[in-house]
Amino acid sequence: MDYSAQVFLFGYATAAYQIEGSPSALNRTPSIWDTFTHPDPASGVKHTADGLSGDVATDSLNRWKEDIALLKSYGANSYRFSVSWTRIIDFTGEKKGKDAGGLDPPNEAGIKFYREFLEELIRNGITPAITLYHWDLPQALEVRYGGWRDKRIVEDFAHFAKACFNAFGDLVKHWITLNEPWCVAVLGYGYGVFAPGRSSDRAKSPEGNSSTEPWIVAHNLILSHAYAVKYFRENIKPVHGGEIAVTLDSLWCIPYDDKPETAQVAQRGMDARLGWFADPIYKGHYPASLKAMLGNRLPDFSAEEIAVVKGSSDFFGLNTYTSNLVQEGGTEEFNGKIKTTFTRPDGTQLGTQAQVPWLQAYAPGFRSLLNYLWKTYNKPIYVTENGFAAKGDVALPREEAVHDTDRVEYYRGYTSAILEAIHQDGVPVKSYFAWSLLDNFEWAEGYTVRFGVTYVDYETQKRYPKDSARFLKKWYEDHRQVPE
Ligand code: GBH
Repeated sequence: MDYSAQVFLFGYATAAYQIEGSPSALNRTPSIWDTFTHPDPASGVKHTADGLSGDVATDSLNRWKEDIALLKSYGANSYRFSVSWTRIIDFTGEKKGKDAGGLDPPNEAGIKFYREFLEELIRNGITPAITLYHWDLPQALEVRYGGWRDKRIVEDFAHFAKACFNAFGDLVKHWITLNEPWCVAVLGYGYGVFAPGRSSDRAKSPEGNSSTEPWIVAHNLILSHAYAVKYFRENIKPVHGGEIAVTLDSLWCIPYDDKPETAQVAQRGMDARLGWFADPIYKGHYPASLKAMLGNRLPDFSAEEIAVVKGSSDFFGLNTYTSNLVQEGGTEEFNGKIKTTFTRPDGTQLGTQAQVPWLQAYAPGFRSLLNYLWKTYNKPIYVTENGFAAKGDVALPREEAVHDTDRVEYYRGYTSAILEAIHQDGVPVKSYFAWSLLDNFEWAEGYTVRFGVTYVDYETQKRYPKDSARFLKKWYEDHRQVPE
């Protein structure tokens, strides 16, 4: 198959809660992130580093035309963004819907907003890619039955997905069901650092069970994705065309030393971080190493369910930021009990350290990961996120922060790796979305970490291009004939 015939998508990614602000505009009701970022003040609890929330963020619900103009000025031919579930579905009549035993109605005001947004993108020659779920579960569903912990979520997610497909299917040809289900399950229900903040650790959360809930939540996420895709393929694709997949996040696990057993440890790490979701979706079963580790804590799919799950992605949606050196000796089930480090046996570091502890720049790992995915899952790859937060830049004045050398070097390495994977290794990579268009609300880090190629002055909401935006614009101009 000649993948090169299709247009390579180059652009930026964002997520609704990280940029939109205006939490009650257009009839929107709270998501679990609104709840999580507004704990009872009397409790003294703070769930974000600076105590702030996405209430304002980059004010993109109001500044969306400016954001699109910025994308255009950066030479992007595509934009990946997520829609806010509670702007698409109307939960204001929560009680009514429940009593009727039915599903909640569409929120026409929100749908109208996103349609205008899509039309403006298309007018500017920017191909939209929509993420349905980037972590903002309706609080109403959390309250109603425990959200992702309950199987009823599968029907509600499919209902939300249908509303989007039907409202935007004529304009959108690239769909992503879920963003990084590993993070939803592990950070939300294992470590309790993301909404809804559940964990066995009673210092962090009054309730939760880290040894069971993440696996149940993940199972329901996979089913939700799969049934949404089933609807899309049966009802939307025949009329409007388009492609759909899940987006998984993965780091690349590099064996710490050359002992043969360490290579197996690295595989176990890949199974837990990625195979947990990728194996059911692309191969039709959970990884054997996961089953061996968890026994009956890992839920089973019925024959009917797995038939829907298997093959439920048209492409491989990949978010990747870093690599880890791994060896035996870890205790953490969510990583496959691998021990991870950035420090090589000789004491040197794998790469340049970012502001966040989990991220170092290591482009060769990106190339290896792309090869691994192509070999293992045999689907064209859409890189849906990749980016860097330069260490210390949050403390810099704007005039200095816009000269983001570490981020430029990161992108230089990672964009070269993508070209090597395509041209030297023959891996079909079909998009590159950098994370992120703007500095924005960085979840548990609040506004203390900046991932944007655009500096946002949060006092004035003014946007200032960083050097990295110029670098990527030029990279794409220089190479656009190549991927195409
Ligand atoms: C992306 O995930 C998100 O999709 C995006 O919304 C976010 O803004 C961006 O990252 C930057 O952070 O708790 O120490 O085990 C990136 C993948 C995987 C990175 C989980 C953080 C948690 C590390 N993420 N990881 S830890």
